[in-house]
Amino acid sequence: DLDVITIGDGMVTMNPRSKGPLRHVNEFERKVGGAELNLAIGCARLGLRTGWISRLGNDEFGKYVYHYARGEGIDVTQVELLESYATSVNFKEIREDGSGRTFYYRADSPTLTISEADIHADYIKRSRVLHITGVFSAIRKDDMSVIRRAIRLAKEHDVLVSFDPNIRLRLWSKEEARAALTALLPDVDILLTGEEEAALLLGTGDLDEMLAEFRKYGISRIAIKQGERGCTVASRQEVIRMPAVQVPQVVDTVGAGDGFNAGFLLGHLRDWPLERIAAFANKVGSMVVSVSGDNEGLPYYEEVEASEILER
Ligand code: KDG
Repeated sequence: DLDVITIGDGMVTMNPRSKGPLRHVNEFERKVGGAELNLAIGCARLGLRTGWISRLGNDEFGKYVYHYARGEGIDVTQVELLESYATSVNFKEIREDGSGRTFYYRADSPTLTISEADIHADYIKRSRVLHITGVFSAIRKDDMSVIRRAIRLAKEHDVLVSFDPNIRLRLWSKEEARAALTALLPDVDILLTGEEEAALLLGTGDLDEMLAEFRKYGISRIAIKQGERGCTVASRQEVIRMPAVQVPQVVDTVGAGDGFNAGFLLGHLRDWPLERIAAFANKVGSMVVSVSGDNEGLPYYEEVEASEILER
């Protein structure tokens, strides 16, 4: 009775009130972030029944993030608040063009306490999609058993495995990321990757080669996110290049990929044609970059529907 389940760290994000190098920023706005949580929020707002497996500190920030997720209608029965752990924090730096850098305080993420026994078959099999990311993989790089168990359970119960490499080079090296994440690819059904990340994983920047390589892994749905150039999506038979939606002003690009993913999963679960999925996912991503914060801009389904893109 769930559509999408994801596993990962949730955190407080400190958004700077002014642009430019963080050392000169004096004021921050406390918000919420985490790639998997953003995806969960995106899915929930689009109307998907969404679950999040996580751990937070039983501190002020943990309570805030927990209530925020619950307030979005996300199933938080698999989220625990732990004594003596600090909820992860992320400080963002935003440059004049809206691009950003992040400074993490998450080396002891409470999600490191999740063990294989915490991943319940009953929970995974309730869902239609399990979404895994490279952020959680990086946090768990010394012990990927939890991720492998979740994937194994998904496979056993015909739950689709969706995957975003979300490569964060502040969390691990390119070599570590490539080795750990390519090992997951044979089990992936839906791949939602940035173009640069795909290049890093495969060692080629050529789009056709990327698609061919990913198809060799048996991945049946591939989306390569290309930022202001839109996306390229592929099934086993089709390849569609979809230009981006023009945005009057890019305010904050963080979270756009998570929004794209949520849009893609909605379309896929509704059996839409690939072209419509690509247009919809692009639109969701474009709505995120127009608003400050990692997930505030994630739209409700009606908002996406109301915008003109679907009339193309
Ligand atoms: O995808 C958005 C995330 O990057 C942001 O919310 C923080 O999870 C995060 C990360 O590790 O970058």
